[in-house]
Amino acid sequence: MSRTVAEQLVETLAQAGVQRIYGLVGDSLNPVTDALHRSGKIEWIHVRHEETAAFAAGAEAQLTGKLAVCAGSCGPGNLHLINGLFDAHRSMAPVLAIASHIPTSEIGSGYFQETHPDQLFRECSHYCELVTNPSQMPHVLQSAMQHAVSKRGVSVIVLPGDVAAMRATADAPGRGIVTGVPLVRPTDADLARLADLLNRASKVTLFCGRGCAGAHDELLALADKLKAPIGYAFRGKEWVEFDNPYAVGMSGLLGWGAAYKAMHDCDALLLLGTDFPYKSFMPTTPKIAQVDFRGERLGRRSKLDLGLCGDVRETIKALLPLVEQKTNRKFLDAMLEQHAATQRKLRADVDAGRTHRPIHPGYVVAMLDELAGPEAIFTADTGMCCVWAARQLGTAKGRRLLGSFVHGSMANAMPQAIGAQAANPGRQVIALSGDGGFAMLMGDVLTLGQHDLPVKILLFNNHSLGMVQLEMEVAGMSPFGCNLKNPNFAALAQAAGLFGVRVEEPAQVRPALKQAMAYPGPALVDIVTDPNALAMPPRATIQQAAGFALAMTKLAFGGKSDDVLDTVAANWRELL
Ligand SMILES: Cc1ncc(C[n+]2csc(CCOP(=O)(O)OP(=O)(O)O)c2C)c(N)n1
Repeated sequence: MSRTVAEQLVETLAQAGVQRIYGLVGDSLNPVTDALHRSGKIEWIHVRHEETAAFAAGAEAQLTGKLAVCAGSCGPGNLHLINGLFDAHRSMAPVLAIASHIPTSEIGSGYFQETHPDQLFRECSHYCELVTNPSQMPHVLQSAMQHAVSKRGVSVIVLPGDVAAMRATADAPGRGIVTGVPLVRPTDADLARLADLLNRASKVTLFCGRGCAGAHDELLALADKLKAPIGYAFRGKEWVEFDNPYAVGMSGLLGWGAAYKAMHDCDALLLLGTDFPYKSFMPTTPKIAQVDFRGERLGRRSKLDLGLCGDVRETIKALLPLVEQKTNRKFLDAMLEQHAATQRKLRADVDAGRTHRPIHPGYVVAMLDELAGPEAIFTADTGMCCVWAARQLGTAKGRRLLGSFVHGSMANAMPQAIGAQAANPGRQVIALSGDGGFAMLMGDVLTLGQHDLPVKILLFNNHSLGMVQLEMEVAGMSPFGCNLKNPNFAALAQAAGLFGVRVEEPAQVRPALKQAMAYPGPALVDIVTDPNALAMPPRATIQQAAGFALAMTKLAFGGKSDDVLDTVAANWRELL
């Protein structure tokens, strides 16, 4: 008996190695989920909000490097995918979204739930096609999968329910997907130019991003030859920071350490696989060279004296023999000393956190860092969680750290943890969630129980949209619309069938984390943290410090002098 288009879709995805699809059922998607159910070859991860499905698929794809799939029903169902798909696409995660659609005969009639997904998803995908005829399906599916994997990002198949239920008329290609990635390295002439630039400079700094994945040994060899400090962007942290005697921390709004100074005080700055977005943190005086395997990214964030298109690892391997060994460590040692001083300050903050009330979130993450295993996968919500993760979480080799680091969406951490755990059943998966972010997609805490996913959620319950509160304060505004009237999240978690514990005292932090980590199922630790634990960027400008002072003055004149005292007490260290 011939197959339906939906059966052909499921069979082809299974052949391509897809193990699960995250999604939520709905009329037009029914032929697909029914085919999935009958085939038994692909697991259906039933989420409560489609945005979670897209974030989860994005996380799976980022962790495995393989194609991950999500699905939503027509109109509002697949529309809910969109924010997570933007995140996956911008994170270069190979994700295929199946957006089911209204009946073909109704397209253009203003039908119930009608949208135009083929237009809606165009901006967040490399490939987005509507299937109106069964004979299209094999090549559209093949192209969609191949685009997602080869171009690294999202593909969308818009599949009307009636077409999904039709008989397949063309054979699936059956050749699977080609996952090989070419090695790209610059020309010999370009490499010689880069070597010349580096050899002429007496103080070189390397600044590294996500493109340095898998290039740890080569980076260290280059830093050793150049006696160069290594700074990194947040996306580079997990690949660069561990076991690295040249590491000087991060730059940018989350930054700490000596990276900013190292980038500004050098003669030559080499940007490696980074698309670090904040121009205001980039220096203008040193010579700047950049290596990126995506040529279109060269020079878009800073001045560019030399741009090379190539994979970071391959480029460094080819560059190393051309680079002269430097022996003068003065610049490197000065930067390392400054970095060590920042680390001492962070450690002192952690020590102070042992007794600080309300609980300092940085202290919580420092405890987490001590207790989590070497293979732990962390996900961090957009907001202040990123600050504490950047500063206090050690990304030892083997650990992974995901966030919405390019798209910057709230509510990413728990959904990403769902995908991380589903794809890595044996690994410790820990979500660092903001109270604002968590509440946004809170319904999917139920997915943890439904699918028996033993994710641990650390909820930073500061009763505030803290990051935005900080933004307002540094701009001299008094914080408006930032306060959150929260429930007892631990009690909520318990009601949802999770292990839930609430922590209000610093002495309870460690035992509660241990308890949650030892618990065999999903757990939530609701930690009431200091809403005033703000953090200034590594290079707070005079205006920012002045803005902060102005905001404090406004609060004081608004009769909130207690708040002012709390905030200043919590932050005086940052301002010094
Ligand atoms: C979907 C979305 N809405 C709004 C924002 C703007 N925004 C960025 S961080 C933030 C506050 C996050 O608050 P919370 O999750 O409580 O974390 P906190 O910063 O307090 O740790 C907001 C509103 C965003 N990035 N994404």
